[in-house]
Amino acid sequence: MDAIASAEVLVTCPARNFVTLKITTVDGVVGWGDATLNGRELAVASYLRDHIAPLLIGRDSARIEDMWNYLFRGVYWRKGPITMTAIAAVDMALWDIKGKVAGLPVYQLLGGAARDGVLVYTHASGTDIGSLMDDIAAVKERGFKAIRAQTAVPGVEGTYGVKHGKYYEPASTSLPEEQSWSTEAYLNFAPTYLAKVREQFGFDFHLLHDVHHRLTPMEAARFGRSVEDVKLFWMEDPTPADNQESFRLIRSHTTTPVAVGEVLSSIWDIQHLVSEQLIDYIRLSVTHAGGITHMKKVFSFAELYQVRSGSHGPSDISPVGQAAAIHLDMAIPNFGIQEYMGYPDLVADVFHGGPTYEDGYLHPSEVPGLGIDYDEEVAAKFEYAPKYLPVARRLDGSVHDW
Ligand code: CS2
Ligand code: MG
Repeated sequence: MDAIASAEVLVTCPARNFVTLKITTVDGVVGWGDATLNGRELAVASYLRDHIAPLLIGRDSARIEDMWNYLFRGVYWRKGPITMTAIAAVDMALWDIKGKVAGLPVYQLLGGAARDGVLVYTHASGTDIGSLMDDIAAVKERGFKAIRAQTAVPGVEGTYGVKHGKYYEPASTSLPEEQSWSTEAYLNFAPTYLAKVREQFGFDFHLLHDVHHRLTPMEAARFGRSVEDVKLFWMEDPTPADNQESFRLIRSHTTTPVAVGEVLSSIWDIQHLVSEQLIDYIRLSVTHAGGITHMKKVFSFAELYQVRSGSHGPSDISPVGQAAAIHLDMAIPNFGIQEYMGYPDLVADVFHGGPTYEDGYLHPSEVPGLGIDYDEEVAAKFEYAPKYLPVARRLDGSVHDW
């Protein structure tokens, strides 16, 4: 047996914060795991460093399923994003190690390639309709076959998803920025600009839109119906999914496909959404939902109900977590699409390797394991800086879901 010799938690901030777990075995094999939870990074770092790392030493690095159960069932306090992100980091690092020991990229260990490449969508946005159109044209130029479109709603300074510069980075201030929100203005405006996108660019690419939990079920039903002619690939997170049952109402009013899951972290959080076919795409991420081991189960469960994957892949999941997602995407039969935002340039100084992009698709690295190397020396130069996600307030000053 190749036992775990050490487990270190590394925090770096090359333009944005990333938490990475480094597991080293007695034989000297190193595995990397992503433990980044945007705006709550140090909570996961502490959970790993203070509560999990001491338990790992001396355990068999090859027993991934056993380790998952030991960390999930063995702590009494289960689930939740902090716990599931910490478990995910251990899980990814152990898959990385298993791949390196076997001399195979992780997707081969998961059953091999079920497709030739991973279809990705990226983001286009604008501060107004004109700049959205320019951004879509630029994104199409780069070969993307699927594009998420978001535009600032006039008079709503806190519209989700509008880039300032090359990437959209909502967690940028050292205390949460408070932004205003008007559901009425959004509902009046969003369907009109999505229709204009189709008018200008036609239907030969997938068009996605993220509602980002901002609507009630009935508002979401109305929105879904009002964009049916636009033929969205999906409307994402139309309403918060705390009450899974509420999606039945949306479903009964519109044929616009629904994607949910980026803030959820376990198979039980999506059990009814999937088994009652209330959604079409499941968007949990490997990084926030227990790693490859748990996500493989989530996708197999979803397969029974013709629900496909659409994994969350923003720049606040590290390249290690992204690589893990791409290996899984390659191997599952019910893959749908993968989010791919890209990273600020500095990130490549710390994380080397990973999937390659070509003509709308990502291809996993063929290097054994997950295929990412973490440069500890460079990473140490970028110190953690508190960065919070914004808070939304309605025009009357009350707090709204961001
Ligand atoms: C998102 C994210 O990628 C997405 O679809 O909704 O931008 C999300 O807001 C961030 O990951 C929050 O950390
Ligand atoms: Mg989203």
